[in-house]
Amino acid sequence: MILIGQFDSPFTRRVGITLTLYDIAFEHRPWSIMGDADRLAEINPLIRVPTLILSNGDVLIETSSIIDYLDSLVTPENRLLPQINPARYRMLKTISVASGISDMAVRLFYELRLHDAPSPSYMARITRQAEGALRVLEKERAASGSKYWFDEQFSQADIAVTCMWRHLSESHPAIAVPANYPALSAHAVEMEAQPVFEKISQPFIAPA
Ligand SMILES: N[C@@H](CCC(=O)N[C@@H](CS)C(=O)NCC(=O)O)C(=O)O
Repeated sequence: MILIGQFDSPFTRRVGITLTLYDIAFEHRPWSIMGDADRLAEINPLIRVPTLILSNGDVLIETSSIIDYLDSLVTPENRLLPQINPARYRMLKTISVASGISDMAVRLFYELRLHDAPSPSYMARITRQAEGALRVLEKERAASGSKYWFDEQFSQADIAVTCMWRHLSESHPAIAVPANYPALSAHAVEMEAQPVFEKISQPFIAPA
């Protein structure tokens, strides 16, 4: 398998961490979505990462679809997402909130970087969306007394929230203020200390 994308992307990092925890060997191609756009377009016309090339040549895109496929390669007990509802849809909701914040962070970055004159109203809307979602995660985490986001079991929610927080902290430090989200940020710091988060990581580099 070949994973395309840099680990400063919260999405690519989620896939890299999942592959590593599932003990699935992969080649990593840390292509830039800007600098490597032409060769990326030949594989993924959306010019986005993560992009996963399977050994039979099939190409998977979209983090959730990629993780769904990776889950099919491991036994149900080893999967990082519960199989049964409501536990499954509750965790997927948390993951969607975290991924949504990462979407906002990426959009905000492009607005600031790629528009000659960034739109204040658009940026205000994105910031409002991100901050509202961060408050939801903070409330969820503050109400939980468990070691991991969901109970005592490390899960895909821990990966998604931690990858989101690291990327947001480095790309938009004015939004990811730890004092505003103490339970959420403390959880992310705790997760980042785990070897897999240290191994599959890269400081944020502005796409160029
Ligand atoms: N929904 C996508 C989002 C992926 C995404 O936004 N990736 C960013 C990098 S962090 C990207 O490829 N951006 C390029 C672009 O959208 O033009 C997923 O979950 O895979």
